[in-house]
Amino acid sequence: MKANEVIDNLKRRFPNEPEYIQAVEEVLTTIEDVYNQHPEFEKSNLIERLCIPDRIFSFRVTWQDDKGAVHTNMGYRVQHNNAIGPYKGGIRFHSSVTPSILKFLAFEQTFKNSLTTLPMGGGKGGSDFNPKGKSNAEIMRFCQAFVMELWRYIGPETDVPAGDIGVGGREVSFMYGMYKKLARENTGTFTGKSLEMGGSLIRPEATGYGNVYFLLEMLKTKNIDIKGKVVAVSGSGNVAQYTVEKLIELGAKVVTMSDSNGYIYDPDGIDREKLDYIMELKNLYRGRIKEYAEKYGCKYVEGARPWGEKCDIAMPSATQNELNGEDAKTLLANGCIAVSEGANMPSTPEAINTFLAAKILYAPGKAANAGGVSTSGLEMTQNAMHLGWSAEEVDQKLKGIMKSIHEQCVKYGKQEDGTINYVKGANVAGFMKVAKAMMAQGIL
Ligand code: NDP
Ligand code: 2IT
Repeated sequence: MKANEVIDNLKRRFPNEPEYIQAVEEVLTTIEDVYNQHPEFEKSNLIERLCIPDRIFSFRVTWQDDKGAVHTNMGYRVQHNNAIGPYKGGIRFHSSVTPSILKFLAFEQTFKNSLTTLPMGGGKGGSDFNPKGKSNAEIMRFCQAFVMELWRYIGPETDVPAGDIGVGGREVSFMYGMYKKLARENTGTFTGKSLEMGGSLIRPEATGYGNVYFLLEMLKTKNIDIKGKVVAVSGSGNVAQYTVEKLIELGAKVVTMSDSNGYIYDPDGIDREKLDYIMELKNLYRGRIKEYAEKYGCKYVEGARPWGEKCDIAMPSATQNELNGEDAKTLLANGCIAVSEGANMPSTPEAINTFLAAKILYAPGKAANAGGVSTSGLEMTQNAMHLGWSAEEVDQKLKGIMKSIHEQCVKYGKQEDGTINYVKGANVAGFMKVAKAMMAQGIL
């Protein structure tokens, strides 16, 4: 396999899908050597079968707003690969959603889920529906209309959706409610449900907490203490909030958070009380992060991302391609020693290469943010067993999984000079398990 030839071919076949191509390129260039040590892979054209999703469903979603006006949106589900388990991955509601975005996310998810140690294949879905400014009733009607189309393609052993940008516990619960009505079963086909419907404790916290647990493992390799470290976080949604919660608990100083309009810089650090304010602002009112700056009298920068602020650690937790090559250089110049990605593909290829060349601790999202889907896997297990574990039990299991993902990265990513290339480690480890399962199941 020549990675550049495969990529050129995919570019020709999918010319309008830059995010998908970007995600594939990052993985193929790092697994090329290992792939070519296995002639049986090439003989069965495993690479194309792994890069191109098994299937994609797309459908129109029709819904009515509170004034009675009728709207349409597009809905999608990408079922990427089920070699190691049922398709599994979130649903995103954001106006920027396209097949390219969902294909990149489903591709990444396949490797991420492989790393979790649990039996989950990769998938992703979503809609270009914009949930901002919508009433609770409008959100409910949209979720119900979306599931009226989606329900035929999913199931507890087939494909198990969850949340992502614009989709949290409320939306998952609305979707699962409608799903139960149509499918006439109660087996937990969605994860991230409200607790009373069969959701898991710690699932809301899991992605953010998991990212901090992964960061701790990375810091441990260099005997660095998290206490007192200055951290720049981007985003202020689910992942960012619980990343900051865990960082505060461990004594780090978080100085930035952001939303799609801009970022705040609080040199005194965001403490528990200030985080409670952000949670209320974002989760109850869908307010703007700017209001934080007004309340606490700190700096707010409109239309910018926080990477120009001095920090020891950066944790991008908003969206794809939110940290570019210039940002990466600025972070390094300001003394940044670690980057751990809460978001999926937040760093551009230029940024990734800059971090790798500098040999700082850099964890790609598919390793660092895998705590969310891992805990979804634990939710599936609890549903299948018809019981619920305590928060402590789930948290312990999450810690164990993040540790194991770190070990896999070290195993496959250790360089001759002793440093760890977490990009290579995560990609090769994630790839090998899926590849072996694909070989075992025959040509499909
Ligand atoms: P939320 O919807 O809860 O929060 C998203 C945050 O990112 C908000 O602050 C939002 O700002 C901001 N944001 C979204 N899109 C953009 C954009 N185009 N430009 C700038 N800011 C943006 O989503 P999550 O916290 O769940 O997801 C954040 C990231 O983490 C995503 O990349 C997601 O794929 C990834 N992830 C999520 C997991 C989960 O379990 N939820 C698991 C693993 C990864 P605003 O408030 O203005 O919309
Ligand atoms: O990107 C992700 O891993 C998620 N949005 C969570 C997926 C899941 O199935 O919990």
